[in-house]
Amino acid sequence: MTHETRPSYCRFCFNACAMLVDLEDGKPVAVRGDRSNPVYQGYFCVKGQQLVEAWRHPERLLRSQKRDDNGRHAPIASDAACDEIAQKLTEIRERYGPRSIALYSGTFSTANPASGAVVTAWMKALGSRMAFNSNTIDQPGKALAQALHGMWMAPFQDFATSRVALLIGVNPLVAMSGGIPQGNPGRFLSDALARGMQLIVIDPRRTETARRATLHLQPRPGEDAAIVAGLLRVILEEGLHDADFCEENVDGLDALRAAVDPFTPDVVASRAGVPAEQIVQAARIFAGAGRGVATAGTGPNMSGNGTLFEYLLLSLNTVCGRWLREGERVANPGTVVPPFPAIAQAMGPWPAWGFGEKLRVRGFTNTAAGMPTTVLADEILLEGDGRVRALINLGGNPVAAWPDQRKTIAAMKKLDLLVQIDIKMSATAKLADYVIAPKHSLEMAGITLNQDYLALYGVGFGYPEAYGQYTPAITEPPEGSDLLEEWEFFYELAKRMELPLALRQMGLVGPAKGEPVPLDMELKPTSEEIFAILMRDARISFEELKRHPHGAVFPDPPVFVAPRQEGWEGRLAVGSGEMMEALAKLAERPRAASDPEGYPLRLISRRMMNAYNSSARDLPALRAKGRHNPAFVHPDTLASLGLAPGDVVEIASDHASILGVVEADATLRPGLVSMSHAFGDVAPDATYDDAVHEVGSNTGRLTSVERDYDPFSGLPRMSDIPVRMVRATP
Ligand SMILES: Nc1nc2c(c(=O)[nH]1)N[C@H]1C(S)=C(S)[C@@H](COP(=O)(O)OP(=O)(O)OC[C@H]3O[C@@H](n4cnc5c(=O)[nH]c(N)nc54)[C@H](O)[C@@H]3O)O[C@H]1N2
Ligand SMILES: Nc1nc2c(c(=O)[nH]1)N[C@H]1C(S)=C(S)[C@@H](COP(=O)(O)OP(=O)(O)OC[C@H]3O[C@@H](n4cnc5c(=O)[nH]c(N)nc54)[C@H](O)[C@@H]3O)O[C@H]1N2
Ligand code: SF4
Ligand SMILES: [Mo]
Repeated sequence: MTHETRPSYCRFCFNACAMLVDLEDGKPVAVRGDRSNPVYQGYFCVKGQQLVEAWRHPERLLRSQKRDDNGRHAPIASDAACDEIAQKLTEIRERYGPRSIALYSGTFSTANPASGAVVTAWMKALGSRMAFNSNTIDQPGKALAQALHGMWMAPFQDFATSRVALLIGVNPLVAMSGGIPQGNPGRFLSDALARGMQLIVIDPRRTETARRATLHLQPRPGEDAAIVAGLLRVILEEGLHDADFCEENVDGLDALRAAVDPFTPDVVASRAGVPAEQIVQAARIFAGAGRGVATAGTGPNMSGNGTLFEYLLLSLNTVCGRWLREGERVANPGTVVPPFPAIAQAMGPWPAWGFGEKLRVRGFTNTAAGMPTTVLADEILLEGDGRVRALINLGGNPVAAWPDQRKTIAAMKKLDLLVQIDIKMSATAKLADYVIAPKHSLEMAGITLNQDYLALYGVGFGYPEAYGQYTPAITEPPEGSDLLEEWEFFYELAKRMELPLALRQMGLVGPAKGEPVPLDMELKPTSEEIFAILMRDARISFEELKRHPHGAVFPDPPVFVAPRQEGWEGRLAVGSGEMMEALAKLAERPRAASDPEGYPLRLISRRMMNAYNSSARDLPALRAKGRHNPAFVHPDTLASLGLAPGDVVEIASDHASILGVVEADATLRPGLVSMSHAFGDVAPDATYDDAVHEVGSNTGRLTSVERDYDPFSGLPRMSDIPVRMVRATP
């Protein structure tokens, strides 16, 4: 038997932890964090530790599947699947036009960086602009806010030099999500607190991150836009903002000042249910610290007003001048992407919506965040010209993750063709005409390209330094399997449909660089050849990256922020007309005032360490902790409802109801139910059976996509959902 250990990185989540893989006879048997790695320093979570189990999971699909007329799936050779799917897509395209073919990319579409580039080229060659992704059911307000506000052409102040961090509804110690840099957030936070950084957390739950905060505000959910307006009001009134920076670079300060005026500490305190002094204190700490940024996560983004909230948050960072200035060193200028031309000047706003494909539903168009996924089910269901008839899901799970599960299921069933690229028979795969079995990450090469792009996602995201890693495929696919890399599937379709593919590279700033590179459509390229195309203008060459198989920091040559260009006139906008109008509306009444009566509790979203959206919980070590998503409730709330931990309850919104298993959690604000999403499979409407313990409950079912949505992004309330709860009767 041969033994060896090879370096690689984990692609289970976006954190991309550097790891060491032990192999016996070429087969992975164990993985662990790489202690010698400069950024991760050995960090490795419980999901990553199950990577080998995921690779050899008994339910992993080793062959693609085709569904027969009775709804049963049976293996099909990948070649035959590609032939049949290409044929069907060609027919649909000829008959109904390219718009009738849509794509949805979910969280696992980013695990292999070749996927995004090839699928984008494929959609372009096909002539369909109906490409949707999970960003628009995540935090679309971030991209819309950036468009309305404009962009500072140098990064935000880096975490390592920050004296404060303000985290709103984000929990990086569990989600590896933002607010603390990517890599080893626990370690980075400890280091920062040790050097005196102050941490302010605003979250209705005393999260793992909030426990370490200098100041924790535990508000009602859904009032975050009002809270940030309140912080801005204190800061502007007390003159704590960066007046010089605003004078030189910012438009709309007077409009903002007027619009936040109604949000006095007392008003915000009564709306959000926190002491007024805490609002004042948080504002003074944040502004007074002089250095450090405010970052938000999914919680406030999913609680309505996500776009307005993110706009105000960006404005808070801007009026406090939290952007790098001339001469400062850029800690992370990017590694696998083209060099970042940091300049101390502003790029003014750009269109946030109203361009590209016009949707037939609720007046939406393409947006700066992408095509709004919340309308896709209706685009499938609504009869008429342009109806979506074919959908390909790349590494996403609509049935589990989209809001309004019943509508989603109806839409999936109505499609002429549903293709699911999935590692297992997920909730959506069960309804698919074809399920394409992909290679596992351990069987594929990779580069940390999407991790580099994360720095652009929002303030407080990305690596702390210019870090990058390349990994070759670590092992061969299991014997007897018939698997494709996700991009190969689209390449194979393109060949059969005679669609020429050309790859574009995205810069960290501005549009794609250079001319698209045509792919050889006769001789299939390797993943490495695709990476080489994607990295051709990168700051660090692909060859250089490969010389560091354990991953490395690439600080040289250092990048410093250049002075403003002569005659440059761009300015950031903190007084956007649409946003000030939305804020005026918000001032008229507290959030809860427009909620339906008879639903006294609020269900909020949260992530758990042992689940990754709809993935991970079927892995042995994680499964042992239970396969369902508990409904966490404060013990006092439980008592007042006459419930005990372990009880099965019915949780009803005014749209639908689900079952849940309650658990006591004293870290929650009373009156809330905190539950993870993307559980619940394709379970029928609430019935009392074992399914609730086996597959959990789908919180997406509680939300309608047709009302009470963010008017700019289309995102309905996926957190802060009004519900009531009673013991379920068997
Ligand atoms: N109520 C509520 N709803 C939410 C959220 C919330 O907080 N609350 N969060 C939202 C957010 S932030 C997001 S990003 C979306 C997530 O939305 P999606 O991305 O659509 O959902 P996932 O469950 O992450 O889907 C991942 C799919 O990839 C499959 N998969 C796993 N491993 C692999 C692999 O190696 N290769 C391939 N090809 N596939 C693989 C999984 O089996 C699964 O089917 O959900 C959103 N929905
Ligand atoms: N272990 C694990 N890690 C993950 C994922 C996972 O499923 N599991 N999912 C990945 C994905 S797709 C994403 S997008 C990121 C998301 O990363 P995060 O946004 O950090 O996700 P959460 O951990 O759910 O944190 C959201 C927080 O918002 C709080 N919250 C809920 N409603 C409100 C509100 O109205 N106002 C305020 N202020 N707070 C509120 C919740 O209590 C919770 O603590 O995580 C990624 N990482
Ligand atoms: S945090 Fe966990 S799941 Fe994510 S990359 Fe690291 S080890 Fe993998
Ligand atoms: Mo997400």
